[in-house]
Amino acid sequence: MQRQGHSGKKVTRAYHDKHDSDSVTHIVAENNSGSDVLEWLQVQNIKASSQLEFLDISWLIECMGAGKPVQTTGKHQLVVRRDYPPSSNPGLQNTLPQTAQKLSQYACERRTTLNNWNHVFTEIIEDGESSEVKAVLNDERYQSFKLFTSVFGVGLKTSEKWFQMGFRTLSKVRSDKSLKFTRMQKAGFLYYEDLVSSVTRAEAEAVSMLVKEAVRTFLPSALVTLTGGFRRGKKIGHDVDFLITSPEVTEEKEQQLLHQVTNLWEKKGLLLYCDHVESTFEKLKLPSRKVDALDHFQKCFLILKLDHQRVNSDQSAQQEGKTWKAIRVDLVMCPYERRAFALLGWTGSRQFERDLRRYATHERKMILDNHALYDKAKRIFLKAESEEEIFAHLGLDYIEPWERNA
Ligand code: DCT
Ligand code: MG
Repeated sequence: MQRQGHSGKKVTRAYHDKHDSDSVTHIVAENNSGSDVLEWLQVQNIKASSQLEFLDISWLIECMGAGKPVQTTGKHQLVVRRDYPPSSNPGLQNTLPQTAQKLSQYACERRTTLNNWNHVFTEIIEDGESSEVKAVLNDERYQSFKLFTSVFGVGLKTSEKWFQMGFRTLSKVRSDKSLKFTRMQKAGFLYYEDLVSSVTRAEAEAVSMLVKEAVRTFLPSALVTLTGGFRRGKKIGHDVDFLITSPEVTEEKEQQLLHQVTNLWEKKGLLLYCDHVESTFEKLKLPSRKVDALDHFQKCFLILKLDHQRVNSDQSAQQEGKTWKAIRVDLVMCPYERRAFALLGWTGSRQFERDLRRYATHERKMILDNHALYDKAKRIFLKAESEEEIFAHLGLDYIEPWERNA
């Protein structure tokens, strides 16, 4: 806002290009109060929706540092003077937000589709409007971490180690004889190019066919559901996630299924990497209080060899001479009566899930995780056959999967 000649104009353009100014959710300003921002919107003749959050640039910087949007808190919110708007503009009162906090702090009380206008901020960044953001993006450590963690099997700990050892490029890491790599990291390097190029929806559909075919060979009654970002309507993803369940199946048969499926793919030469995690699920265990807790279902993390011929797409992502692409796939198997909780948990987004759990804990005195919902006051587990029932137990309006892109 201070540099109205630049960022100010861009925000205006975003509003004017798309008449639907309601879909703008955040405005970021530097060295300005909320009242300044409102005044500027008024001068530009822009109606501010009640959903709009006015935030300080420090929020955007934290987001860039974290590599994802971080929760907004009071320290980020710009203050709008109580006496605003000035009495000379009474007509303005109806169109302006009462306070910056009107937007719920919980993503599960908001409908976040993929249609957002945050790219305005990226413009800002590309034009060098904020030197602080630029500094974070150019930071050597940040760049190295981003690069190293792009390898399947490399987390923050390994990245830190490699950075401290002086590595800055993947080719140097890869060719270093003194480093020991895990089986996962070896696969990560071997299929690096394929794995960093996003999975398209057409590829996800093709994988879905592959999974359904294989699962039904062994368990015809099984239900296979595409979860994760693709269920939320995303056009691309870093992997393809599935939830598998079946009514009337013995525990033994349930336990065997994922192994049978991966053995079949192994025989067909489609299995490039496979890591099975056995179930540690216990029926009477209370849900976890941690917002980021891992679940206890049986699952496998895979890299599959997807034949280009199976992909129904106009775009030929084919590299010369290569007839297939390595794709990351997660399969999760859950007991039939837990399917609604597992589906809700595995649909994401991660931010949405975190807020849902925080909401359950702080607003409802309940505990929610990927397996169950527990009412602490009544000391009972609340059953659910569908996601709608879980939202109803929590006293929340139902949020569709494509509105969970927080
Ligand atoms: N999830 C979970 N427990 C895990 C891993 C993931 O509950 N151990 C949930 C959180 C989001 C969802 O499953 C899917 O996870 P990702 O595949 O990591 O995210 P995504 O939203 O599908 O995004 P991407 O497009 O990057 O795959
Ligand atoms: Mg995913």
